[in-house]
Amino acid sequence: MMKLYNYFRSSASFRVRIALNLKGLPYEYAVVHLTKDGGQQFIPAFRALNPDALIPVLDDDGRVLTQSLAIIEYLDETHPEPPLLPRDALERAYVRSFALGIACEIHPLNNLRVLRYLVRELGASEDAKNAWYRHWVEQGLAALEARVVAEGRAGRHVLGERVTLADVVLVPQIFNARRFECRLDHVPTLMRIFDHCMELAAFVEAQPSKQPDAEG
Ligand SMILES: N[C@@H](CCC(=O)N[C@@H](CS)C(=O)NCC(=O)O)C(=O)O
Repeated sequence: MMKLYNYFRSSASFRVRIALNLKGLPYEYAVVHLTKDGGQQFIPAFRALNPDALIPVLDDDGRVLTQSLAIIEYLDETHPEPPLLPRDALERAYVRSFALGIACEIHPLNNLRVLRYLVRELGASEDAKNAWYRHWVEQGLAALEARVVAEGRAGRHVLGERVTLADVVLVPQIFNARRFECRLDHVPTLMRIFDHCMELAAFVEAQPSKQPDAEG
């Protein structure tokens, strides 16, 4: 069975949990608590799996994979049904572009280690840290909303009526945005897609509160 090193609140892990659920793949849930013991991602045994000290990590029968989007594409290629990327090259590029708009442009700026650096090394206050967080989420999501509206390709999902990688990456980012009380009224199309995704079992079961390590 596959083993997923992850943490209930980690949105990059949440992406992989959704993909595993969509594919109907059972997995062992290995907790890497990001704050306990000074951060279990820094324990040497975990660093041996991922020198970048980031989750998720997927162990597929001894083959170790890192980076959530690479993991999801690997799952999609090894377990093609249901597909998470469209067959058409242009549509595939669109879906990847949307996903990368979150995974490259929003998420890394607000990762735990970046927020910690702002506070501990640069002396940012709690308010300044939260302002930074909200700025990049609100601006990044606004750009994605504008793109989705301009493209006119959204249905109940980012691309029409099918779940794709774009939805898989969107939903965890909205969870993070809510947790940090970001504005979301300026992205109604994305929120409509989010609400629809959260009617689907694969998304519901992958959410932080449903995980074995969930804390209140
Ligand atoms: N681009 C990476 C991001 C991974 C990542 O940032 N993971 C976070 C949790 S969502 C983490 O492990 N943070 C630990 C830290 O910042 O120390 C991916 O998509 O897998």
